[in-house]
Amino acid sequence: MSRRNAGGDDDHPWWKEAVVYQVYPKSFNDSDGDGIGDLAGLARRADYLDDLGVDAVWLCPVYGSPMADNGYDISDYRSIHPAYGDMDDWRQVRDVLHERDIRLVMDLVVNHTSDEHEWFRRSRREEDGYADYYHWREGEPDEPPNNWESIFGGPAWSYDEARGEWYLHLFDEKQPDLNWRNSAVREDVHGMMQWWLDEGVDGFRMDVINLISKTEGLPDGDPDAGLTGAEHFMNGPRVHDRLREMHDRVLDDRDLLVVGETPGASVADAREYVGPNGDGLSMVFQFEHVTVDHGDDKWTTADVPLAEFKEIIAKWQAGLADEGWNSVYLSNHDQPRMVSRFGDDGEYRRKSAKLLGTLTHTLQGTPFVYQGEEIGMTNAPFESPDELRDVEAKNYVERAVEHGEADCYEDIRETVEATARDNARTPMQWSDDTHAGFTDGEPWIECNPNYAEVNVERARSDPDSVLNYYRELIALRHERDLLVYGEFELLAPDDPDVFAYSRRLDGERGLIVLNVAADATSFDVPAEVDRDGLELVIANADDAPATVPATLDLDPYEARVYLTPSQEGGVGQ
Ligand code: TEU
Repeated sequence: MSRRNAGGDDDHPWWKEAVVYQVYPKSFNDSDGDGIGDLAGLARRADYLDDLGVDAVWLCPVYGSPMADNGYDISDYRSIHPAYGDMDDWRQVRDVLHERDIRLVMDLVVNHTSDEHEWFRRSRREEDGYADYYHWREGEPDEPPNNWESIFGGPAWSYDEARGEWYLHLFDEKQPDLNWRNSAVREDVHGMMQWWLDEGVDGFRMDVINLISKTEGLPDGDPDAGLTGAEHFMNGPRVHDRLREMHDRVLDDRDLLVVGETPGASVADAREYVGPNGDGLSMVFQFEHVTVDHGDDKWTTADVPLAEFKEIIAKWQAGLADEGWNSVYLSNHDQPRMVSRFGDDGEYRRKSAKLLGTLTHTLQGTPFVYQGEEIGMTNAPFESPDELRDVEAKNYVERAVEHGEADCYEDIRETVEATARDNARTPMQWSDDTHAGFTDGEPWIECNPNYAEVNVERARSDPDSVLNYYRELIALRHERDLLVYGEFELLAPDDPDVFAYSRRLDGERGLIVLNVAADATSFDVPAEVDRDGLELVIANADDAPATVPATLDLDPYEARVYLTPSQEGGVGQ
């Protein structure tokens, strides 16, 4: 058996050895037929997660919310949205996971709240103590205080008639940014985190945590530098002070997984966030490898040579190898499905999904599996804009038509289908029953029509499925410290098709070879690799040789992992 959550000392915390599974609750499993996934539905799938072998669940927001951004707009941090259940249902989830030795990490969204949060209502009325909870500015109703752009498009300011002032929102207008200069805000946030810790959570995933500090005075941004204003709010001036304070007051001396979502962070920034000599975060979600195919913005995409992608991965692997730690992910609820984006969701769907899983489970760092990834779920068709649910995608379509970039939806449909966050949010495909076994009612967003073929039930009974391959990958990861801690070295950096690298830990060695292309190829093992003693431990092709030849003949999307035998005395110590 695998040794789940085996870590334990300072150098080997459990979260380095863990595989984390991300649950987007609205789309995971509906227990009551209202078409919206819920906590009771999640609890019923605990055995599924146990069987997959994951060590922790990161649960996207389930708090009180008007759902302008599917729960990333929180109106009450200490309650559960009724569509998801109540605190008892939440405790039930916690308990069924803990009984299976699976930890529970909660989403912490504190860059902004909902405009329906009590704090904002009070702030809008300028009640005692609350007037400065958000970023308010005076000004004429037709002239925003600065030129910052919202990440969801349009200006980052809205005029509030009630207060007669502007307020800042880096995301939707229903997501006003909290003012972290105000110590009362910080104390409220710390108190809320403490409350959840007392409820037994095992960590936090901190939403856009590197946006919480803004340049004093909120000056105009450079209009020619990508997202206007970003230099004044990404990795802002006091962000490290804020995180250190949070660490000292709330997080210190606890055995928690704390992962900060940090769009726009460089390796150097990440090194300041992560580790004992940084702000104490366990790891960050870096964005460089998932924005590499963006053009001017995420809606213009560019083809990316594999060599460039490899270079980015290698840079992050090296950059956080000594002090710090990497998260490893290719998909989440904000990204299109990874097999459609980095693999091939047609002929080679299963093969390329396995290849990408091999990549995420054999890099140094903590792998994050996004729901459905483990069965090779793909992007979905969105035939009309009415099928879109995400505020970001809807804004984009509206603005593109309004500004004349497109005459109609058809003109931009391809872009939307390749890029929209809705791709990740179609319901989890459990079976070939109506609505993929996700709900007995009408799902809040249409199922991907391929659910008859791509579903958990079918994958379970097929030994060759992506699901069973993921189970093997996760078990292997638990068995071999080499895969968790081993030093990473990129091989053949210029090879346009093959992503190959070695791992090394004490006397153990590994060689991973991935043909990231729809054509067969051959790969000459570089001279620096000692092929002696390497044995095949997992591959996505039946006929892969058991030892490493001088030249590997690789099928399209073939993935192989060769390791020297474990020196720890076998599996499952
Ligand atoms: O996302 C932050 C973020 O900057 C991006 O992921 C962004 O939403 C997307 O890539 C734009 O294309 C976080 C959450 O993960 C996301 O779901 C929320 O909408 C957002 O913050 C606001 O809370």
